[in-house]
Amino acid sequence: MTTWHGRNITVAGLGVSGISAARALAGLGASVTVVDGGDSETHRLRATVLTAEGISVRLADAVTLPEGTDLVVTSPGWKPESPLFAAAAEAGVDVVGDVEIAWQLRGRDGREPAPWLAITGTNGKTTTTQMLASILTAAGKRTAAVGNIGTPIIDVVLADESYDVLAVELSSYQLHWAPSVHAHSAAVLNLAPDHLDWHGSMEAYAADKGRIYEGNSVACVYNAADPATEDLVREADVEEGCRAIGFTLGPPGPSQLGVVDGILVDRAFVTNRQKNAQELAEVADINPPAPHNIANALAAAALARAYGVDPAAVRDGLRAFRPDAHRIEHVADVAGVAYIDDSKATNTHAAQASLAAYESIVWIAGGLAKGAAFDELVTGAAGRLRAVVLIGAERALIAEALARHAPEVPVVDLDRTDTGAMSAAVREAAGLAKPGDTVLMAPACASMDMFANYNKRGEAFADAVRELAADGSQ
Ligand code: UMA
Repeated sequence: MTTWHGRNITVAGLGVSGISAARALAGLGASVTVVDGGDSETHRLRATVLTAEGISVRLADAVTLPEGTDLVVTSPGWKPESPLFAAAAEAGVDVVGDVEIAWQLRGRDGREPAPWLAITGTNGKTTTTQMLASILTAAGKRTAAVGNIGTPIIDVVLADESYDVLAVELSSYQLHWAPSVHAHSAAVLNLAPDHLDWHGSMEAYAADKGRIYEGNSVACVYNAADPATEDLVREADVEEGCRAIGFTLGPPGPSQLGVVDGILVDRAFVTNRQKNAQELAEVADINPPAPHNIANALAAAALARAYGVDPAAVRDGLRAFRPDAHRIEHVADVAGVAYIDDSKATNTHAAQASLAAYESIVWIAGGLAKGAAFDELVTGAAGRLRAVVLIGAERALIAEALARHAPEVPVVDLDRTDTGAMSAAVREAAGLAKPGDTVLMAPACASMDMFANYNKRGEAFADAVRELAADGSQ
């Protein structure tokens, strides 16, 4: 077992995961210094709290490696080419993430470690992780939804409470820094370009996502409609006997879960899968029953079945699940026009799913593009766009794609990145929409140029829609 006592550990990042890692390692007797490039009021407040707990904090310098460091534990957001890591490499010091530390801390207290059912993918991973946790709870298991979803996994691994099994959402960043994690079973939901500015290339991004299958013991769950996910299973080095399990929106083949006449069907975890199939739930049990969400439910069901959950608990867990706000959320109908908040669509792949769900759309888009191209998205949606309203820092990239592939679609370029721009965008959209249309805020971009996060962006949209409705009723 790794000894932490007396080690000099530098934690990179004074955010959610950095604070968790620093406290855990200091609690195990390590001498911990947290470093962060920021120096905001929030950073200083956090530094005061940690310093009082005996943890050193250095703000406004994300570059210099503290003297004597023998391990760097990084937060996921730090790019691999960060100067701090170059300094660590120069000094022969390893860099790992908080998820790796969580894995190494399992079973320290002599308890049987809870297996990890892990989920990644470009889109749908938070929803799928929540669905899985809901199913496991319905099966009577002590579980928690952890990782990228917001609860640092170290906190749960070291908690006094015991867990039977964990539903773990892992981002590509976290996987990059977690070389020895071996899940019980894992799913890659889909693979589309995202975070390319962090990973450097699509190949590097896919390789980091594929890490989730390494060393799986029971099942590698892939999306039959996305062959890149199946390729990752093929490339993975797994334990003897681990199975590849597909999910599909169509009728399932052997070793797959799929859909037949509105019923979710398992042909993987049944005896004699050549002939038999097990009914799990109805499509109507899924909330909402949109195609991308049925795929999420099938992936969650596959992981739960791999863990041995019975069919009734899959159905009960799916029925009990309620989706997060800002994910294709219907805000209101105003003057015969539906207003939909899909602020969670922070990349083109997610925006494509919601643009595909409506017939005649006034699309509000724009923000931080994270290195993405918009040609494919615009080409696919062009026939359904009544008009487009653009906001945010990198809106020109979308404007250019529209000019290339949908020149006939009217575009309003708001040339604004202030928070109030959302209200102006909603008013512009209302002016362009006809009864029966949908005003869809699915920005295909991150929100941080204008808002603290996508929740705030969604709330600004919903507030603007409510203002519009109030004006209309006066
Ligand atoms: N910082 C630097 N230098 C850098 C980068 C960051 O000093 O080069 C500092 C910032 O000033 C800040 C801290 O590092 O103080 C933030 O670290 P972080 O960005 O890794 O964020 P955390 O607060 O630790 O949150 C992370 C995840 N964030 C990211 O991956 C960007 C959270 O996922 C996750 O919930 C949390 O750990 C717990 O595991 C969020 C996310 O946006 C939701 N994830 C991305 C996504 O889902 O698309 C991957």
